[in-house]
Amino acid sequence: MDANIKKIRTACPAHNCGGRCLLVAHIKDGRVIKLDTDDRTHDPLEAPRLVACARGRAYLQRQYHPDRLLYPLKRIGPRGQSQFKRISWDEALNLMAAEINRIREQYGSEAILVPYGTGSYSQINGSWTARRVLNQYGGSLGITNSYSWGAINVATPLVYGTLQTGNQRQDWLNSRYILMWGWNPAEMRDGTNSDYFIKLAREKGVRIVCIDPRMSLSAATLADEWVPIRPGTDSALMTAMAYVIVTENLHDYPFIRTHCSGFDSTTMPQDAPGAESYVDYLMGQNDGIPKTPEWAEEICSVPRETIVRIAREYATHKPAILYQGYGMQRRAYGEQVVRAGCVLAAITGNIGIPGGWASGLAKQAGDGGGMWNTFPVGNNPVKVSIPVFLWTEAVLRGPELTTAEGITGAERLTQSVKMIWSVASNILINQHANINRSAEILRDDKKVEFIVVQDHFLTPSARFADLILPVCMHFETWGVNDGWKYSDELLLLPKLVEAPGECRSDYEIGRGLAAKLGVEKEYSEGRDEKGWLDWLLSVYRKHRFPDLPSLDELLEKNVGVWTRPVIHPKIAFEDFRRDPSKHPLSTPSGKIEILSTELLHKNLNNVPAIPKYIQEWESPFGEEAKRFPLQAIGHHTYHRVHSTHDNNDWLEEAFPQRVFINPIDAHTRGIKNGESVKVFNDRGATILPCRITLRIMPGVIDIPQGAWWSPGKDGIDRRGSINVLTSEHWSPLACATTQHTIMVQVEKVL
Ligand SMILES: Nc1nc2c(c(=O)[nH]1)N[C@H]1C(S)=C(S)[C@@H](COP(=O)(O)OP(=O)(O)OC[C@H]3O[C@@H](n4cnc5c(=O)[nH]c(N)nc54)[C@H](O)[C@@H]3O)O[C@H]1N2
Ligand SMILES: Nc1nc2c(c(=O)[nH]1)N[C@H]1C(S)=C(S)[C@@H](COP(=O)(O)OP(=O)(O)OC[C@H]3O[C@@H](n4cnc5c(=O)[nH]c(N)nc54)[C@H](O)[C@@H]3O)O[C@H]1N2
Ligand SMILES: [Mo]
Repeated sequence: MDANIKKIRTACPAHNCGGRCLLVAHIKDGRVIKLDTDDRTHDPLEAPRLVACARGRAYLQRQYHPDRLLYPLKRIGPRGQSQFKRISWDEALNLMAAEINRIREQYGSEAILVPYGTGSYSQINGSWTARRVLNQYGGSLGITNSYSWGAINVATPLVYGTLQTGNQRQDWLNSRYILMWGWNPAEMRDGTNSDYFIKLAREKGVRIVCIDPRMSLSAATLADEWVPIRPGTDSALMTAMAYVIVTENLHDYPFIRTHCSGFDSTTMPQDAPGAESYVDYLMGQNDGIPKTPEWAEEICSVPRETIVRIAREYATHKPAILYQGYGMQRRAYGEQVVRAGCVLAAITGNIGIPGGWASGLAKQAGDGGGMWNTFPVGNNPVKVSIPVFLWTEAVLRGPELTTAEGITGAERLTQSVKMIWSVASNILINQHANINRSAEILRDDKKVEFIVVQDHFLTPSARFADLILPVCMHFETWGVNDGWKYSDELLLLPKLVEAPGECRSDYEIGRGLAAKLGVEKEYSEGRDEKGWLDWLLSVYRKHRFPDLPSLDELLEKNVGVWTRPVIHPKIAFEDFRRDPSKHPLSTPSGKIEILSTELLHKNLNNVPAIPKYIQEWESPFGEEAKRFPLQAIGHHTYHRVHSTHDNNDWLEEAFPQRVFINPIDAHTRGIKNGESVKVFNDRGATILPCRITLRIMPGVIDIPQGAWWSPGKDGIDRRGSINVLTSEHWSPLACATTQHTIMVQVEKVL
């Protein structure tokens, strides 16, 4: 054992991975030379270890990557052509301050946008720092909602009046049946250990069924059965299951009568005269189409016998969980599938009981779990906000956007976006829909006049910057993270090593800019990163974890993580279940709204008051299928956190970027396994090798999302970046991303 090696417990850098795991850094001569993971020896149910996956363990390949940005860079060629020259920090911050002043004077603060960017949840870093500077200097255009949970954030409260619809995960062991619906926790992290809790449940004999167009890692390793489903048709399957449950009298009618609104004629709300009830819809009262398993089989391609069996299983194996993943709500009518899932939970009475599950977003009951942003960004003097996904619209035609496009805080925008300061984000190009369109918009420096990108690498978005600012990585500064969706712990990220080149932390960059703008004191309040960490812990101590020790004590003990054990898992809606009149929900009726009176009165196109199946705008059943017959989905891969880690060679070796295609679709196109294929539609094209596999259903292909856009001279992407194919079309109610709804064609590359 080398006495010069120091071992410090830290956390996996807090990118927007659904996991938050423990790492042990081995440090020698100012360099991290090795990363282990959680070295504790027990997995108590109330606080299991936080074992990192391949991404955490391969982190040094990213940290010490030869392509790291080391100096501020200024654009010297046309936008988007990657021609830059090195400048000093002083020049960079002067330029930025001058542009902020110019834009503010010419167009107002509303014309400045810090876009969605989830690269850092390390709280003292990331886009909060930019927001804090700007909020002290006139503000910037606000953003609402997220790319992650766009439809589910809006649909869940329509049914339940809250996002906290989930029990703490230890309770999954009390269930008897788990439907993993479009949910893949073995690969996409949805809280460290979600897959572990599912494994424990299965060991106890819980039956687990996974519904997904792909035989995902979860379907393969956690489930007893995989049910392939045609993408975008889940609400048809859910509706037919409800039909079976109701016609076979398997529903929990006493619960429905006392706790739900809008199920049938006896449970209709008073202010909805003549409205269609859920049972009316199931029976085809108005449209003449009973929503039978035969009806659904045609749409979702799940055999009718399977539909009947799963409906019976779910309704009779009580208590049961229907867990909704988020991929299927990142689609055309994502709002419907979320609500249809909630309705199944409600009519089977699986609400407010141990082992049950209300569906919807399912933030954990009690305190909502993690993802607190305790770093104070301050108040934004600009009150108007856009839905995050509509930023290209705000660039192209700001003043045309009104409340109809999800504008909040005012009736409409008064300005288009003229400056973008992108921190910890690859949204500008890579992660937003329709890359070729975004690239064309950004190339024009009369539209957005000044773009700053603050990152570790020359990402596809950074290539469109006028100014690039090089940032240190998480092990090179101080940070803290508090779990993702689920959390009963805090993980500390102490500064381990110095940053290379002239990299600075996001916090320091904000501070430097604040000094140029004359608001340094207000920004820093005299604190450095470590000082802020201490301050943030006091916020957690006050609002969440009263027993949290001091920063010094945590560091001295080198624990890495502090945990509040979950001994009695909280159950969402327990009080409401017991006494709905004393503990009403905060929906208009105080009940579970199978029929939403709010939607009924809004009367919007394609947003029915009860959840329905609606054919997507790009669908195998539409005209477009003649030219583009395959549905394409892009799952969240083990390889990356979105686009982060795309350039990590170890992870590429383990999980090479491939398009997954069924043998039937490959055969009819004369494609052999491993060959390069072109995937295309009217928006763009990408060429990448294929993997022919039975693990994806016929008619569907999968290109794991997040690969860096790498166009050749012909404009065709060569890396498998799915967003060259996706559409900027947004969902009707939440104005959310629908990036999973796309039709494509695949052909052999000759
Ligand atoms: N490894 C890894 N983990 C991550 C992330 C990451 O980038 N990498 N990102 C994190 C973030 S920010 C988020 S928001 C979450 C995202 O979590 P999700 O949105 O749940 O992840 P996806 O992989 O998009 O979708 C989950 C599953 O849904 C399936 N699916 C797609 N369309 C449909 C459909 O129409 N019907 C059904 N039934 N299934 C469908 C996909 O095949 C996939 O297996 O993941 C988090 N965890
Ligand atoms: N087609 C398709 N597109 C999708 C999705 C999908 O399912 N399909 N998923 C969507 C979802 S759910 C999400 S959340 C978004 C995510 O989209 P983004 O929020 O853009 O996430 P990343 O692609 O990981 O980009 C984060 C960037 O931050 C940088 N970074 C990391 N740490 C730091 C730091 O401390 N400071 C700074 N300044 N930079 C840092 C990384 O190098 C990386 O370039 O993508 C969305 N896009
Ligand atoms: Mo996300």
